[in-house]
Amino acid sequence: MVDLSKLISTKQAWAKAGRLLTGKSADPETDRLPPGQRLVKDWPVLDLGVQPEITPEKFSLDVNGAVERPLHFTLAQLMALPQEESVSDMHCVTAWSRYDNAWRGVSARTLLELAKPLPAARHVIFHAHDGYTTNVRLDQFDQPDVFLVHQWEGQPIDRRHGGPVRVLIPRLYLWKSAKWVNRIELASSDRPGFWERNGYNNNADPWLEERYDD
Ligand SMILES: Nc1nc2c(c(=O)[nH]1)N[C@H]1C(S)=C(S)[C@@H](COP(=O)(O)O)O[C@H]1N2
Ligand SMILES: [Mo]
Repeated sequence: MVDLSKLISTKQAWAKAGRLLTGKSADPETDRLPPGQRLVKDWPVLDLGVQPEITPEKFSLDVNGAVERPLHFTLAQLMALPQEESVSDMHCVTAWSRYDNAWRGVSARTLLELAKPLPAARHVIFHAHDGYTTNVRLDQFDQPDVFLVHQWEGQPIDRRHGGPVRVLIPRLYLWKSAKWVNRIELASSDRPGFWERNGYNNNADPWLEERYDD
């Protein structure tokens, strides 16, 4: 078990010290690797230390809040939606990046077309089975490379990485990509999630080195 208060105070100390900050920003169009990152070949596991076992029977996903049509899915219902493949890089605030990950899942845009956000909807708050939350703006979620993924490199996403279904927002630091997601809430106002309340940046753009809250 992870000592959660120790984990939080470590991250807050990093934030205070500006750990890993290079002071440079970069352009994602020309610099594939964001500043301060290094490439890895494996896929590290990072979370709060509880890795819930979400069997297909236990799986449930709601898309609700500021939407015209609240949605509820069983795993079979989610799998019956249009499935797409995507290849993208991922970037973790702990300074590893991994290129060319092959994903399969349901695109954020497919979900948004079904749920129909109300005009007032501006933010998205993700809730997960382990109690984790994280938040992005709706325009950050409404991107062609954002998915609910259930396969990585042709295999089901394993439990440690948030299987059976996790969020993937590849152009933000990976803490914005909730594992074991069970609710996607659209909201008119922002609500910082777990790490956003504990020293991490609300926006989380790796090319702007938005690691910590200023
Ligand atoms: N549900 C949930 N999602 C989560 C987390 C978590 O603790 N719980 N940790 C976040 C953090 S801090 C990171 S860096 C990534 C790590 O994803 P990975 O373990 O698949 O590499 O998941 C994010 N999503
Ligand atoms: Mo993280």
